[in-house]
Amino acid sequence: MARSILNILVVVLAVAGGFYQLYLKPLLTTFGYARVIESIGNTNCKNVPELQACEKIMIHQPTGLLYLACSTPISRTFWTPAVGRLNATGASRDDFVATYDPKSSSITRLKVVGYDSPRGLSLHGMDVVPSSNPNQLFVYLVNHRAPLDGIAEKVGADSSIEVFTTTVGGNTLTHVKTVEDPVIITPNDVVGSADGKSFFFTNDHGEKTGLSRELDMLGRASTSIGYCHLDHGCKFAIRGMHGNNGIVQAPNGTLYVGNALHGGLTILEPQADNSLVLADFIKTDRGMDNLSIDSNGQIWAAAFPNALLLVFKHFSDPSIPAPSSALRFSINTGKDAFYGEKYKVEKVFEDDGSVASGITSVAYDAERKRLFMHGLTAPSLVICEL
Ligand SMILES: *[C@@H]1O[C@H](CO)[C@@H](O)[C@H](O)[C@H]1NC(C)=O
Ligand SMILES: *[C@@H]1O[C@H](CO)[C@@H](O)[C@H](O)[C@H]1NC(C)=O
Ligand SMILES: CC(=O)N[C@H]1CO[C@H](CO)[C@@H](O)[C@@H]1O
Repeated sequence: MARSILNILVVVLAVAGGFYQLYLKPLLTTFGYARVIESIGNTNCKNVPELQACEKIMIHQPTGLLYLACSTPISRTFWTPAVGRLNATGASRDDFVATYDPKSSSITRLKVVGYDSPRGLSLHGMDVVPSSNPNQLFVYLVNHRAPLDGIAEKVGADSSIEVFTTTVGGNTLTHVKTVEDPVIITPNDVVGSADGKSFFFTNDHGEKTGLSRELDMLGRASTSIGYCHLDHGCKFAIRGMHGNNGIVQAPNGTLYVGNALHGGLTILEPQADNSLVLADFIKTDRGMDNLSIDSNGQIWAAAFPNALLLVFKHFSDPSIPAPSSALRFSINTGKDAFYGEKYKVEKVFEDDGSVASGITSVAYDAERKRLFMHGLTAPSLVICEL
């Protein structure tokens, strides 16, 4: 009897050990367990503390002007549906889009016109797209509204995607339309079209609330990308993906999506019916999200050197510094391209959190060689000359 219990115990331990070595250890490593943080690109930087908790940065390349979707770090600790923070009482209802001009260091908080929902704006992902008139821009915003009925902890956020328009360097944001649809479940980030009529967006979970969401950490593929047209409604463009977070589109239409949980960049090609087909996948050693593309076509990603600290400590108390990094993806033109290394992944920035804390969004101005970084609960905008 004792003998067989011992045997079972040995088998259980062996399986658990195998599970740890094969599965849990690489997973914990990806999440940042025992990672040594380097110092890269963090010596020539400055902070702009007037801009806080800005989740997304877009660069208007012709002028070098930055567009940021901002909030307050404290309200994020109560209301961030993406990470299950659903205390609607503590949500900020007056999040805002700001512009920042690096030449003059001037900040403009854009005044909202034509949008007067009492549920206000609780911002997250954003896209800013020049229209056919280069002086007019379309601004697409993920808005995590509090639910009209029910308790937010139970039913989740009633998220919408808002389309606004503005002029380059202007100080107003004029509302065009609120898009709400059952396909918009847990929107995270958005890429919009130049005519102000359609967009792709990521759902960062398959459900708004519930325990099953947590299984995504272990590889459950419940996330998706949706497509909406303002005149024809929304549909899923692709489902069954893992860890979807930031999304960005190249000028030729190719889409790139970051995996926030296990890392990696997925490349997708849109079809004539606006569904998406997987084209490629580039592995990374860490989870990442909020992507951007620079004017040279290189993809930039905010990546988490230590996701565990970011999610479990910094998101609860933004004054605890969280290490940050930025990765750059480009087509490999070197010799090893021949042997299958199609893409080059470079770590261009890494910091222990003293210069750049809690970074979840990066954007690079390739003409002016400047890296801009911000984050969901970050205390300031960080600008580094590279
Ligand atoms: C929810 O937010 C409100 C307002 O900030 C705060 O007073 C309250 O303690 C929070 N509730 C919980 C359960 O954290
Ligand atoms: C689109 O452009 C990217 C580079 O920016 C390239 O890697 C990709 O292959 C292009 N896609 C198509 C369908 O041509
Ligand atoms: C717009 C966007 O991609 N937001 C993500 C940026 O990073 C934070 C931190 O993981 C995510 O929670 C956001 O969903």
